[in-house]
Amino acid sequence: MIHERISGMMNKDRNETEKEMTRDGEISESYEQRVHRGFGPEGPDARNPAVLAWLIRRNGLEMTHLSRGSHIGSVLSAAEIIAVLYTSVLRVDPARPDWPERDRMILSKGHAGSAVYAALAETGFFPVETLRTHYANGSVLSGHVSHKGVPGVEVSTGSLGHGLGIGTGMALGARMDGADWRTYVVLGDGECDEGSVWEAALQAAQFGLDRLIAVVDYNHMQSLGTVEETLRLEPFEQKWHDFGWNARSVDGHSIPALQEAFEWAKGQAGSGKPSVILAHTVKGKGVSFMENNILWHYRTPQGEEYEAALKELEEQRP
Ligand SMILES: Cc1ncc(C[n+]2csc(CCOP(=O)(O)OP(=O)(O)O)c2C)c(N)n1
Repeated sequence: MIHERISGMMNKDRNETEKEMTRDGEISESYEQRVHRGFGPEGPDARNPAVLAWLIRRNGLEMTHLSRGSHIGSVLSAAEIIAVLYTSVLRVDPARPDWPERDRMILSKGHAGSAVYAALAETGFFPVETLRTHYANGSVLSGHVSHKGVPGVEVSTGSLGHGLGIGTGMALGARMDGADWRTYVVLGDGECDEGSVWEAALQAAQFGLDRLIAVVDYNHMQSLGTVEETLRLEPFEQKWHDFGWNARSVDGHSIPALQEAFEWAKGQAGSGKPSVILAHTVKGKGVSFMENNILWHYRTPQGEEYEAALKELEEQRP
């Protein structure tokens, strides 16, 4: 009974959202046409990291708008990290999402799931049109990232603090099997306030898992305040060194810097230590009024705010 009532409410929201989409006479436009508008008949080249980063932002805004969802600031923050992973780093094949030799990628900050959903759709794991169902009743694309029915997602996350432990287990399993694939884990900095992250960090170092690579989206913000005022992490890089990891810091919005840092981390295989990249980012990056504004952790982009964000992103269209 309660489920039926909630489901009715959700459908009502969705219907209202769809109606809203028609306000500019855009009813005939598919989700894909709307996001890919202006790219020409060949479509955008999502193998280009700058293009994919933009597509993550654009899809993230659209998905969050349509679903009346949250976490757009977290998606915008991680756009280059996720784009570089899926274009330049991960050994994955969209035609064979279960390929045993694939690298494993875990989005531990699972609330930014729309960034990974967008990257997977745009690189061919599933149709881009599916993204419009994000957060809707019956969709496989749940609000926090889920592996159930979604090709390319290794594990469901969203309860913070678990991704690094899971990644440690996967990396240990790979080594026991004599496999050469790597495990990548994307963490939030606020997430690193969780004790379980440090338990996993100790364990990965103890096992010498040098094919495990973590990257922290270091935007200095969490859901309701800054990391510094909530539970500070500095000296953050030093802490990782002290926990037995290779660690370095980079500009998390610079594609060449990220590519170089991932190459460095891959090159640590044989060092006997796991590696972490602290990627310095700005929460809300790409939409001026969302940047460093804690409101946009939970706030949903609608009305004039959605239009203004859309305008800014459209001006950045590659
Ligand atoms: C175990 C747990 N506690 C609390 C939350 C609620 N929550 C969702 S996102 C978030 C803040 C995350 O901040 P950060 O890791 O810095 O990621 P960002 O969104 O800034 O990229 C919190 C506390 C959660 N998802 N899981």
